Amino acid sequence: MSKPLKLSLEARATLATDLPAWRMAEGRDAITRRFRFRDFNDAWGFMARVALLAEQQDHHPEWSNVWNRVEILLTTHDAGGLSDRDVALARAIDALLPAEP
Ligand code: HBI
Repeated sequence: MSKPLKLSLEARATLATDLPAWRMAEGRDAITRRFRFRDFNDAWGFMARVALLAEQQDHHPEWSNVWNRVEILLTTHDAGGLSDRDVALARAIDALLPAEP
């Protein structure tokens, strides 16, 4: 697999609309999103599904979990910052969640 390139300026300009639930991380070329679930069981089930996505895409999150909360940060270590791999994984993660009512 070729070395990933940093996200283009054009692609960055559409991030806010493409991934409205994500925001730029403080002090890093990365995107981050916080999730809150009913309980730990639901949070863990979500993390298990994200882990499968990460393996399928060979692209892995930096993440933390405290009881029913999960925080995910996506950046591409091989590119030294945001790449299209982060956008793809963020989209796939968002698709795991129930549609907004
Ligand atoms: N995950 N976030 C992230 N960034 C990477 O550069 C990366 C990864 N998972 C696997 C991976 N790279 C492999 O392709 C090797 O480059 C380590």
